[in-house]
Amino acid sequence: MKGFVFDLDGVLADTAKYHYIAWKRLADEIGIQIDEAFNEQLKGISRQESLERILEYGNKAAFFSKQETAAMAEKKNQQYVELLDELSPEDALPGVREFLASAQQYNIPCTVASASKSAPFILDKLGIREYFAGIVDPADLTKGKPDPEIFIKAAQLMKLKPNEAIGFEDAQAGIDGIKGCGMYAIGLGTSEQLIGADRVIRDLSEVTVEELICL
Ligand code: GL1
Ligand code: MG
Repeated sequence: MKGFVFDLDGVLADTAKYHYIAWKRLADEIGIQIDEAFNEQLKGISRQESLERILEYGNKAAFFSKQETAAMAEKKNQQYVELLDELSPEDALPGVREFLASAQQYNIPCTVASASKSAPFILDKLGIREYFAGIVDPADLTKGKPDPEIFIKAAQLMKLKPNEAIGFEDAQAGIDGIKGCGMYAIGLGTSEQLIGADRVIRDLSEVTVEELICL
C-alpha cells in the first residue's frame, strides 16, 4: 500500500454531527421530520443531492422551484458554517494527527476525498492541511459517492492505482465507492452500518501506518 485516501466529515473531523444539525433545522422549517437513521443515507452525499433526498423523503420535491431549493441549500450551508465557527485543532478525531504525522515520516502520501465544499476550510481550521498531497475538488466530479470517481481521482493525485491505496470512510456510500474501484476500504463505525468494508475500526487511533503499508 502506497497511499491513503480520507473522507473528511466523520473520519478526520467530528463535523458530520454539524451537517445533521443544519439539515434537521432546515427540514423542520419545511415541515419534514428527519432522524438519525434517515441521516445515514445523507452521509457522503453532496449538498444538492442531500436536499433532494430530504424533499423526496417528505414528499415535497414537487413543491419547490429550482431557485427555492438553491436558496434552501445556501441557507443550510450558512447554518453549517456558523456551527463551524468554534472548530479548532482539538476537533480532529482521535488518532488523526498522529496517523498523518506518521504517514508523513514514512513518505506515504495522503489525499482527501470529500463531497464537502468546505473541506479545505476545515483542514485549515484543524491545522492539518499541510499533511495532504491533494484534495479532490468536488466541483470536478460528474458523479458523487457511491460512484467510485472521487476515489479514483484521489489515487490519481498521488499517481497511484486505486488498488495501491487504502480508503477511510464513515458512510456506506463511501465504502461502496472505495470498493467500486478495487481500493482497500477501512470503515469508521460499526460493521452493521458499513457493509463490504475490508476492516472496521472505531477511529484512527486503532491503526498504525506501519501495519497498513504491509497489507
Ligand atoms: C456536503 C453536504 C453534507 C455532507 C458532505 C459530505 O457538504 O451538504 O451534508 O454530506 O457533503 O460529507 P457541503 O455542504 O459542505 O458541501
Ligand atoms: Mg463522512
